[in-house]
Amino acid sequence: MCADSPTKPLQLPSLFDPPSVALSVIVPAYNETDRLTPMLEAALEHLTSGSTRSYEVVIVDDGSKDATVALAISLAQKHPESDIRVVKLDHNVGKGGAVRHGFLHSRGERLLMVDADGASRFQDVELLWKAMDDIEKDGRSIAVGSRAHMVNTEAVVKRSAIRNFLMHGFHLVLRTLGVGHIRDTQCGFKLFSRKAAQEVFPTLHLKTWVFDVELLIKAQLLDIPVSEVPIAWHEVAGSKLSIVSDSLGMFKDLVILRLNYALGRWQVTRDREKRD
Ligand SMILES: Nc1nc2c(ncn2[C@@H]2O[C@H](COP(=O)(O)OP(=O)(O)O)[C@@H](O)[C@H]2O)c(=O)[nH]1
Ligand SMILES: *[C@@H]1O[C@H](CO)[C@@H](O)[C@H](O)[C@H]1NC(C)=O
Repeated sequence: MCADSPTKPLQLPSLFDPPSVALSVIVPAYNETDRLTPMLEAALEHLTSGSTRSYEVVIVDDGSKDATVALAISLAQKHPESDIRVVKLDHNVGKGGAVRHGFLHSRGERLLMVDADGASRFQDVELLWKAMDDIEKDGRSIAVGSRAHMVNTEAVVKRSAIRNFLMHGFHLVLRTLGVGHIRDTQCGFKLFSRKAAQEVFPTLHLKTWVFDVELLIKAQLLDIPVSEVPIAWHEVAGSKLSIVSDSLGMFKDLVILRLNYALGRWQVTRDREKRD
């Protein structure tokens, strides 16, 4: 859907088309009526006045039960100067599925995923951009935002002990998966070159929170250069993660991930078969 005719669906572009804007900003959104507006306003502020590159914003509604879609469309109408698109998934598929859908149908030379909660500072996209310039090879690169530098700061210490304990447990498992060198896999702020996105997103299996880990494992196996970049970040109320049940789910997904790659059932190839 787009702003001039919100009821008329647009044809979805493909990640395998040539790029037509410099940056795609992909925002997965599930029940985000409270947090989306400030996040989007801050992003647009930077995109319109802090940078001159062309861009699009793709809000992927993940089957929200609240008025997220209506809000996203009204924000698009409020900003006709910006190319804001709203994609509505009929059912809730999970963050990984929503992000993947957005990436498969975006037009940017580079593609940024960013959470709807506004926890990261949008201008920091420039830090990721610069880091990618430094490592890019044959058009392939990924820069991931990282909160690892904040581990001993107030923002993190204030989080509950159980959350921090689980974070350490999670990291231990990541080491066995071969991505222990990435200190913060879960940060919702990651930038991909189009070529890197073409290689890692179509064959992404996990639709849940652990999709970030799968992306990084793929990048590692495909020798895509990855840079981890410290970014500003602050906890925003309203997280919909349930510590106990989501942690169990994450652990289960990590095991699934580990086994499927170990058994060769999931493989990283550069094939383009599995497209939406
Ligand atoms: N909780 C949740 N978030 C989803 C889902 N699909 C997409 N998202 C988005 O994923 C992002 C991160 O979610 P959030 O609850 O803020 O998790 P946290 O910030 O990591 O604690 C937000 O932009 C959500 O709107 C889903 O099924 N559940
Ligand atoms: C999403 O919103 C619906 C309706 O308000 C609610 O029933 C559901 O629990 C919410 N889901 C989450 C994860 O917050």
